Amino acid sequence: MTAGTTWASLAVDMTDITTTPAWQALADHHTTMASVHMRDLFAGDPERFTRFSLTHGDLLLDFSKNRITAATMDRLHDLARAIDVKGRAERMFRGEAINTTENRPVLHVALRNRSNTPIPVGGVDVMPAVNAVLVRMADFATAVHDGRWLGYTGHPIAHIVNIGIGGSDLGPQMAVEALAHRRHPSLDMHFVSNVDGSQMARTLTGLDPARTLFIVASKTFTTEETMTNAASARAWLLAALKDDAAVARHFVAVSTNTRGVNDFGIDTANMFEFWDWVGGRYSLWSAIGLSIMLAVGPNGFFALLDGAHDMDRHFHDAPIERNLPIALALIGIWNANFLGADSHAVIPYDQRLHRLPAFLQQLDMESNGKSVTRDGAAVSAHTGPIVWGEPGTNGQHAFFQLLHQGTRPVPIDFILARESDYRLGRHHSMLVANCLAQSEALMMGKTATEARAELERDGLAGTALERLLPHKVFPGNRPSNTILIDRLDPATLGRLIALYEHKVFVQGAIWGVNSFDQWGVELGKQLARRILGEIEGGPALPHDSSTAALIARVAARNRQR
Ligand code: G6Q
Repeated sequence: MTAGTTWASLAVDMTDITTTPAWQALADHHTTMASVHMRDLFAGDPERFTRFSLTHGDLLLDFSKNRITAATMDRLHDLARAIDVKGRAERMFRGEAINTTENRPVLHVALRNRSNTPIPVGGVDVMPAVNAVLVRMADFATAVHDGRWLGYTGHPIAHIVNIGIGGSDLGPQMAVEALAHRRHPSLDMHFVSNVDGSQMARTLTGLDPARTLFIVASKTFTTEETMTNAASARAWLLAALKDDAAVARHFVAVSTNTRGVNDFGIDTANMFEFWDWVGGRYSLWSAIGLSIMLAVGPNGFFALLDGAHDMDRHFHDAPIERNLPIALALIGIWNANFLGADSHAVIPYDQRLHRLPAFLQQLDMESNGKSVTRDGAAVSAHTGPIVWGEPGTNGQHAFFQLLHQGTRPVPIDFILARESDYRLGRHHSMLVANCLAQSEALMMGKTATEARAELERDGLAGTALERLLPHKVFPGNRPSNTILIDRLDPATLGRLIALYEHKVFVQGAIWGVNSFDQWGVELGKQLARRILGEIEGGPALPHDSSTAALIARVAARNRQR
């Protein structure tokens, strides 16, 4: 038992959620909802949108286009109460070691705790350290912007290359892209994550070493991809600037591992610290967000934190029935566990959010892609769904066919800004119209009667009509949420990301899993280390016949080169 864990909370931990009366009530309720069509629900209730939408600030969550009734929501709220969702959130906010397999608190909320209320970890308030790093980051970003931070040969910095992977890449990259319209005019931003040398090689092509700053972003500072990329970047820099002393002007590190940073050759004066209670996929709010701050300036970054803090307060304070992250989580549980959806699409109608699906994929799938509960028992219900997506309208011309007429139900989150930051003819009206049309079409569908009338209007009749008719029918009744914001600014982006973080927290709490570890990524890493030697000419090791043959073929063809 970790500090602060009570026997009562442990008892809740050990309850199989599917055996609770709240879950059973939902299972029973599902039978009455199985044949309900949302068309009829909308037709029967003019207040449906009002009943099933929530707002917080400029953010509106419309979940009315789901196969739910007031009775469904009542039962879902009971489920949230049954797992004491508020108590669990409180334990996170208080800094209890809720990441039990790593015995750590989970305190990304402290990184954006703009009200600065003390949050003790091991008896020490973390806020002074959090604020001190923010001040150092802001000083550094301002110096780069002002041209006070110069490269080794006296040139101002023009190119920023963030080297990191997973949580040290996806969040910052997503946010930098999302806020592209706010980017500092004298900097271009690059992200290198893959150990595939093509990414580093292509990124460096065209960059001027004398004006390039690398941020090596790694919580552990041992991640092989990042260390390999950082070493190649250093070699590229030194090949041009020809003095080891140049590293200090062109490399900064973001890490929890001072010794690792030092060993790599980065002056620890150029290191921005964070802490083991920040999970990788929850780290964009920490110094891992340095690239974001460089891109949008300290005030932009602080606004991002303000927005996230605002959502934290909402999640903490708002009652279960009026709580956006809880609503989003419960709708997801209903769709996945009771209506049988096994994937979840995130479709931002905003090209700047093109990395949001990838970011949320990690957030959700790494957090809740688990098969055992916190106490190690096998789960008895499906946990995290497969999360995927692409921006609209592009997706409409690619995979939306399956969403409308395929056999698998895919719940969707549509994300849309009412206003554009780019005034370009009718583009934005068209974007908005398409987004709203898709959720309407998915919900309403088109009946055979309607399709027949349309075909007749087009002059078709007889066999030709009958042959085409089944292809023209849309079943509808396909669930979606719409998240509507006013504009994509830093604060709203902060609110949006925090909304999803807390959604994932609530779902993990319901499924009873630890949303904050990721042991599932280890096995592949171990085996890769073993195979690397063989690929590079070392002795063959025992493998299954498939892996052995693949290694042998690579090695043999390498020898022929
Ligand atoms: C995220 C994961 C993982 C991590 C990367 C990079 O929650 O822990 O994606 O962020 O493996 O790790 P480092 O930052 O330690 O290099």
